[in-house]
Amino acid sequence: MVDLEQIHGILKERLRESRYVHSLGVQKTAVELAKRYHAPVEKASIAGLVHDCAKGYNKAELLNYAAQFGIILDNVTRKQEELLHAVVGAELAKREFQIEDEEILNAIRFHTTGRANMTLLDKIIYLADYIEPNRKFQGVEALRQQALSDLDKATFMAVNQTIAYIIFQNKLIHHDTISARNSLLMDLE
Ligand code: DGI
Ligand code: FE
Ligand code: FE
Ligand code: FE
Repeated sequence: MVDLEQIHGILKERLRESRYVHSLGVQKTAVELAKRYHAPVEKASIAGLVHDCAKGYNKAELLNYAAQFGIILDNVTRKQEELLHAVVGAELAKREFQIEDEEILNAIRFHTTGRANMTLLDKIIYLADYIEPNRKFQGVEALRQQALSDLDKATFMAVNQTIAYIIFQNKLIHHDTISARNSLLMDLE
């Protein structure tokens, strides 16, 4: 793997300032959550830092990368560029940063939608992305509190709020987003 300092440098150059700062926030929050919930701290740190590595590309560029990498896109992901950066990002992490760990790559790949049966690391990255210190939206403080006491409940709440937001925007809901919600809810009951 490319060393972490070098990855920092590449991301700092490639991402907008605010996106880079967000990435550092996710890294920090993911490490805190990993310590609290006994997840692999180093993996959380790497996945947190790298998760938005493809966020600087526009839709055409993301579609180009996807084609070049041989990624098969479903028709929802093809239409919604906010979903594309996650799948392309996982592949970039692998090819450019030489991250081979599938747990890390999957946490990046599913950081936007979630998925059925999310791993501990998946949940940590999904949630850290939502509650890192630079995030400011209605209800974020309640989620930060929930994240300190119940990771599963907090992840469910974050997915729920995301779905409500997608509906409000009249956008397509990806099937992995629905699977994430159903799976988390079934495990809570
Ligand atoms: O990249 P970030 O802004 O840090 O956050 P993200 O990757 O978690 O989410 C990017 C956006 O994608 C966010 O506005 C929520 C949205 N999103 C999550 N799931 C879905 C979705 N958008 C659509 N259309 N469909 C989904 O299933
Ligand atoms: Fe993202
Ligand atoms: Fe997210
Ligand atoms: Fe993010």
